[in-house]
Amino acid sequence: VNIYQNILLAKKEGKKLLAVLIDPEKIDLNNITAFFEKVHQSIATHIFVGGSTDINNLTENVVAAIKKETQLPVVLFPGDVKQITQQADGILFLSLLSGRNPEYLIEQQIKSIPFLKDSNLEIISTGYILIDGQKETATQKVSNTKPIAQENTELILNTALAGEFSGKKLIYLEAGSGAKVPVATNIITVVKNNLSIPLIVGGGIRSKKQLENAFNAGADLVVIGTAFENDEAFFNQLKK
Ligand code: 1GP
Repeated sequence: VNIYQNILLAKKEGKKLLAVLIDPEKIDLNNITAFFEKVHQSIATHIFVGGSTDINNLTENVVAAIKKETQLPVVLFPGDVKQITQQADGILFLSLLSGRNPEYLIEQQIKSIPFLKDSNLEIISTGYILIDGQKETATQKVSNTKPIAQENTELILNTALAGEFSGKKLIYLEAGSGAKVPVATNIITVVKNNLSIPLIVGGGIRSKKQLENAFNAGADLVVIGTAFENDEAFFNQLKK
């Protein structure tokens, strides 16, 4: 599978994509088969795996377990270099463009090269933009960066375009996991209308309505983690 080509194709055809975000520190591996039965009955198209931290190095085992359960593409969404495993299909090679911390702009990326240069993982260059979700999220704490205020649409747009012009293949607008407020639809629309590459939106999306709003505003792919962690019945509302 070429993950990026499939995202481009979906964007061209106007098919919306949904990634289920699995945090290795939170998933219960004893329940993984039942969890994936629900995933497969839903409109989910991708599995993202990652978290701000993975103190106990669980990612490798969790990804191996996920690969046994699903044919959906499994994409790493790593908080740091320790969360890279060859068991996945691809990796979002993130650069935190909203922040001014060199560790997450380029340093972690350099540290990852020994794990990526001979790997079969599909590497997808992604501009990652943290937007204020009205809650201090783990991404903010761990990255030691400030999110961009939702009111600052121009800065959000210019950051996204700086990402595209510097060669990123995806832009990810992130309100932070568990955000109180997701990225506003007007922000999604402005960025979408000016961007040529696919747009990912995530953080704080907890209802079918919010998911539809993000899609209608222009998100090509939406990421949901917390809502599925809190209540697997949410998958039933998102049946194919
Ligand atoms: C976080 O965008 C993802 O990185 C998903 O956020 O956990 O709030 O769904 P939630």
